[in-house]
Amino acid sequence: MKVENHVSIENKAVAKWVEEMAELCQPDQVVYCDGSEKEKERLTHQALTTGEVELLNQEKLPGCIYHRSNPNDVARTEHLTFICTRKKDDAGPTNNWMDPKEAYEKLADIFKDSMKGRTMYAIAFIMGPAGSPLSKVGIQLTDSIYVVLNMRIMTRMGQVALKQLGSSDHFTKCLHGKADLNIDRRFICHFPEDNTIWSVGSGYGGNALLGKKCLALRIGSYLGHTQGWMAEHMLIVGIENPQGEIRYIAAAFPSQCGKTNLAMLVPPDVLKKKGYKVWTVGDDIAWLQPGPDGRLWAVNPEAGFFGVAPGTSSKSNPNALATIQRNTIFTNVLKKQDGTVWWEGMDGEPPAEGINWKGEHWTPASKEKGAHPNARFTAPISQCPSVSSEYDNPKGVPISAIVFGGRRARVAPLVYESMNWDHGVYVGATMASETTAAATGQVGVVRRDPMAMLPFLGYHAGDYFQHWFNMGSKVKNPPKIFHVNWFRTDESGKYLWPGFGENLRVLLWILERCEKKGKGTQTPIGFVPTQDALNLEGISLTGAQVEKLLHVDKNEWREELASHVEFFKKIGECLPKKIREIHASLTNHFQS
Ligand code: O2Y
Ligand code: MN
Repeated sequence: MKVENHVSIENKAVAKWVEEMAELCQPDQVVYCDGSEKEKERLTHQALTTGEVELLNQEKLPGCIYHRSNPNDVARTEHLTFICTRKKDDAGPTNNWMDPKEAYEKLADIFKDSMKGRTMYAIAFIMGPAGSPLSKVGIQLTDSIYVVLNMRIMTRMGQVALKQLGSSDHFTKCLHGKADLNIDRRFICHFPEDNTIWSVGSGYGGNALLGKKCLALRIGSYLGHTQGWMAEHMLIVGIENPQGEIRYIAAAFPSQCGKTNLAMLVPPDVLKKKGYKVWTVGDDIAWLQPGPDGRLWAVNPEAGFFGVAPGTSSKSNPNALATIQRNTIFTNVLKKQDGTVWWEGMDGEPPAEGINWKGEHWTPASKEKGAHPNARFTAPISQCPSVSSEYDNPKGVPISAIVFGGRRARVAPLVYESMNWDHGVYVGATMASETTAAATGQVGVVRRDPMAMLPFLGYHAGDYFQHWFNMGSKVKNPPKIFHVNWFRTDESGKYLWPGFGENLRVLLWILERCEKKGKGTQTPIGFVPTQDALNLEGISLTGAQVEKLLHVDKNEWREELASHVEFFKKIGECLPKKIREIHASLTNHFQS
């Protein structure tokens, strides 16, 4: 077996592990990646030759390439994702569990000889800013150039990561192989006790870019629990006021709630003119740790966006559109005749024809969509017009507020502030969203997704809630915790709140509350803005509409609280006592 070193491998633990995995997978050669521009060009050229990627129009989209994945491999596969802890109970009731010995054996059978005739790429990568005490190093082995090119955008990869690792053996061992892309032989297994991830049979997204959901959330949440920090499914934004002061918010939303759009929010004209600005630190994941100043500090472990393309337009997210004009990998979108790209929900008329995500000729009359609903762009965060100057700061940014959100037609007001940290944890633990047709085909079914972490927890959900409570006691000045709902509707089903850039008005109230300035009315679920507390300058909302947006309906909340109990039953005995106490107290508030 040939080994090509584009970097010098002095770390014995890395070299030994790579050798062992190569022995198992039997690639023709092992190539250690250095993360350089030259390497990117060489790999892109190779992938163009095999058809793994296609070149897009280099005049209109310089540095951009296109990838079509296997039609059976277009999204994360939660039912094939496992937490493999020695004790089943440690994975908890919300995860699929497999015994580690069984999992290693099962996957080794699939990995065995699976890279014959292929190259195994060894990618050293950092999740988090280089040199940050919060960052973690991983080594991913993969037989997919597409994965290498994505990891190059999504992480700090190559020489920089090996330098950070030095001679340490503290790295996450990430083995990835496409094998035969057979869904019956597809497994994404996490071994938190071994700091190891094995993923086989998929070449797509969250299943294959192992730094993202697998390391930064599942393994990360486990490490955070044992080491006293938090790995959360949260965007991070900085809000600058006209005085030039910037305050940071971390926010968790289930899918279909406009999380990426909020991370790159463009202020409405009236607020822009006053001098408000929004800065993007991260769009998906936050690692949070108590700082020496008694505040909670956050870094974005990622270096790029792996965003959903359909629905991205100059109305929903102009900053994302600007970000993806160069050096971007487009996956499963529609390729136009002129070598540019299109997806449903983009501005303007659909193209007259193109090649759809399955590689078939497409016209607007086609039954199939042009782009897969989960089609993606992978782009460097550094290209985002709203990128924060702090995104690469090893210290991270101090968090003033944590925001949980969901899509609810009724029940949840536009915004409310929890009564204290512990109540905020309860709000996050019970957050929920109503399904949309795009996500499930069923509309309006309420799904609980605690802290938007349900598919990403590396350990027991009950222990995770307790960890949140414990972190509150460890941080002297913890962020205030809020809940938002952009999706409340009137009797005719029309959205009451205009959303998009206007959401900044809600974030401003949140930050005012953090500075003990914003006006709030106490309700049984926490504080909602007084009728006149939100800055509504330049939008036409009647007093009655504002009242509806902020209303806390007793009967709806009694039902809501009763349904929390159903969810608690699923968590079982490990549910912290504090959750039950807060539930009892809230229920009590609604007795009268
Ligand atoms: O479908 C996938 O493989 C990717 S899922 C994803 C990608 C980027 C950000 N968030 C998510 C998610 O599912 O939360
Ligand atoms: Mn996500």
